Amino acid sequence: MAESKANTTHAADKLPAVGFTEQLEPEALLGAATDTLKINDLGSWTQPAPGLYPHQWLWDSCFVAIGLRHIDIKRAQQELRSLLRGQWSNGMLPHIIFSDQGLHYAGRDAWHSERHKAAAKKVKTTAITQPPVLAEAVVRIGEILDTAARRRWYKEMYPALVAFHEWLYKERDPHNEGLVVLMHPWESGLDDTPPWMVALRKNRPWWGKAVSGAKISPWLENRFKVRGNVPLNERISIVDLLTVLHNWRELRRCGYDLQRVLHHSKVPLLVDVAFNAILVRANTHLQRIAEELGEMLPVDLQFSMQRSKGALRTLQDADGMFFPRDFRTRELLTEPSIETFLPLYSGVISQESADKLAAELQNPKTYWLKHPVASVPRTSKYFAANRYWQGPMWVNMNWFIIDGLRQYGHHKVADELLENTLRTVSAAGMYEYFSPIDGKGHGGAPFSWTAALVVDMLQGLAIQKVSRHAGE
Ligand code: 9WN
Repeated sequence: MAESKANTTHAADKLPAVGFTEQLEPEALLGAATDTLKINDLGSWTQPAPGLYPHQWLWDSCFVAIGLRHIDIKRAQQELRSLLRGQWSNGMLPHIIFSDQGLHYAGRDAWHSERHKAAAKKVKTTAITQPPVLAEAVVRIGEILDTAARRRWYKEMYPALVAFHEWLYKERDPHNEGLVVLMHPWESGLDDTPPWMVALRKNRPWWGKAVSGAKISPWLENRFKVRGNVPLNERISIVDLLTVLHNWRELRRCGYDLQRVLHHSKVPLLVDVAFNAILVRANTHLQRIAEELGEMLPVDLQFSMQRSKGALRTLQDADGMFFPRDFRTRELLTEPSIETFLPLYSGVISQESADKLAAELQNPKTYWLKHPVASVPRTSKYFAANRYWQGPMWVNMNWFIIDGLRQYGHHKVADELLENTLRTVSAAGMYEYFSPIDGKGHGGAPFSWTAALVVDMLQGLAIQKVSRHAGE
């Protein structure tokens, strides 16, 4: 207990000053967000949060670039370029590029990536990926470059993007369904979201049960120190974490090869909603980039991209909600989570489906709590307001949902969510996630993607005000 208290103070000490008021003060907020990005800037890439996350994460850097483009476009471009250092020769973009400094429990040397012939040669990386937000970040930067500079930028990033999307389909869509399969919860980015935890617990090692009941558990909690300065009860439980690590070991045994995993391991394989929704949108961006460059995308990739648009709907239940699917059994994992709203962002679902999602989103008993959007509905047995991915509001999820709502004409709720998100961060500070009940910040701090997406949302707020004014 004493440790949690001390750690909370430590995290808060690092936070750049904000208004800390319920009132939205855009200038103070922008200042605090900009300071955060500076504090976490390690030269050519940005760490997600000091201490807790000292390496370069794939989707974090994409979010960082989306915000940074408004402050320093060259540095934003550099953020994405630095991600390409880690690209494997088969096209895979790894979820972490390790720095030489700092420790994280996804340990630098434990991956044995170098044993894989395609692994990056000059940097150490993990051997799994993360949601493909790169195309989005490339296009967002492109939006504010002049035509000639944009073409140069697209030309530079195009080969890496094509290789990444081709790898996703070739390696992770073995049945040519148009949906890719994930081998580990870290690939989803929503690490301990309930559907993944349900799936993982089915593959808990024999010693898992013993650890969960035994008194050594608190000892392990402290021994592992996997949660940086964050109170233990806000993170994944030690038993779940050990299960996650066990599954990672299994993947390593199979050389991270999907076919070998399929045949030689019981590791859960999930067709994830958020990942695939993000991929569908990324495909749209990639198509746009190719058109602007006058390039033809590889034919196989074009077919896969086309298939994906319709395939997303196979993750929908009879009530119109979306769920991940077990790749082996083909059953939906119907534990509800924020993932259900990501198909809005994909832009390929029907207006009717989008309207249903928008209605569920605004349900005050489930997702639309005082500080929406809760990452797990309050009615779920997994709901925990401060435990990461099991209840808190995350700024990146809100950013996707706002974008998706606008694509389907739900501007009023998008505006409301935008203002509510900014107000929550303004009051709490640049935290990793926020209680959807009282708005307090939790997790790593100061946290980069919160800051970067706040910068982007403040631009959105300004545009929204200008257009409202023009309409008056
Ligand atoms: C493992 C860095 C990352 C995010 C993920 C978030 C968390 C790591 C962890 O932090 O994951 O990859 O230690 O739990 O869940 O989305 O990219 O911010």
